[in-house]
Amino acid sequence: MSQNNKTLTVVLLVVLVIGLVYYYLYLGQPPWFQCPVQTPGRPESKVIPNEFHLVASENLEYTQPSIVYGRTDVMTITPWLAPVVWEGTFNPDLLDSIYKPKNITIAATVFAVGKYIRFLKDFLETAEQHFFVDFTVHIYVFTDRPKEVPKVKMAPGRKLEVRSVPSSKRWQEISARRMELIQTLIKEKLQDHVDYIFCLDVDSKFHGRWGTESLGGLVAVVHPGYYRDDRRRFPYERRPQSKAYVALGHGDFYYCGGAFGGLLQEVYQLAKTCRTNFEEDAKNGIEAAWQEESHLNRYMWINKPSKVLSPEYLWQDFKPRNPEVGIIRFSGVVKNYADIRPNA
Ligand code: UD2
Repeated sequence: MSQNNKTLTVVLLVVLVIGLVYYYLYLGQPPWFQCPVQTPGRPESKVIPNEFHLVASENLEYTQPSIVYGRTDVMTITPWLAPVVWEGTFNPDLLDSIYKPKNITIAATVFAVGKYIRFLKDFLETAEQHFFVDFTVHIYVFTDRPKEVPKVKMAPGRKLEVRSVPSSKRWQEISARRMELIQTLIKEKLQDHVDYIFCLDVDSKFHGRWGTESLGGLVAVVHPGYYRDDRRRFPYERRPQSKAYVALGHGDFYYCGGAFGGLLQEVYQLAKTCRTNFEEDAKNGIEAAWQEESHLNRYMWINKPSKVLSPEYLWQDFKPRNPEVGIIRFSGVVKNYADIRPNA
């Protein structure tokens, strides 16, 4: 190699090293150095940076919000400053116009095992009318009777996927195994293309809008049966040996096992924790009072939901509507447990 070539090589090497040092110090690591940043056990979602950035159109006209008037008959914000969603607390058009350009995809899971398949048609048909209408929605039906899944016409952008699960002789097991299956679904299938997920009971129907107002990091629904009660009367798991234990005098609200959701990675964390705790209980020969609902309540007590949905989002058909419930959006049908459950 000539002297000139040697000098040129040395100069090029020096320039390369200076370039790398500059990139590293001032611009962060060069792209080929970067490992995907991922919290262990938490799938990434493309929506995180967007979540709190709410951009509205300058052309949208809507009623002026008031800072001094609003609903005073109910709590609309929790002590940890999460909104509580009731009719009259949000503007649906404004919210839809904020979320529409984000191009989000919402997944919903529903289990229809054994005779519960009979509830699926109404669930799916009413979801078409009220659940995130005009948004991209993927519904995942878990069933042991795939051939009996009804054909329901779905609007463009909405689709249904059936996933086979084994039957079970115990309803407690069906109910409880949902967490494990939700965790696996998120990990194996949804991470790359779904932003939010809601997990819903099948023996229910939609009667009113359930849409963008329900979106949040971790979303819980207040149970319609206990929301006026003192927390000592909530049916939390009270045995300290259980991982779902909540002591008397603790807890915020009693939340439904029949409806919860949020950002994909938040629900993943919830499902994983509830599943692990449920399995640990099983190893110790204990089953929480209300299976996964008990574990969910323990989880939500420690990991506060960032949005709380009022009992409008899961009422029960047998209950007369209370005056503070402006609209029933989703409600459990009246059912004869002896007739539909595999065990008493
Ligand atoms: C409550 C909860 C439910 C769950 C359960 C405790 C509400 C409104 N409901 O409802 O979510 O926490 O207590 O275990 O909060 N399933 C089947 N096949 C079966 C049995 C159950 O598919 O044979 C599925 C189905 O999706 C059903 C869900 O599990 O909607 C919950 O079971 P449930 O409706 O019998 O429980 P329930 O009414 O006691």
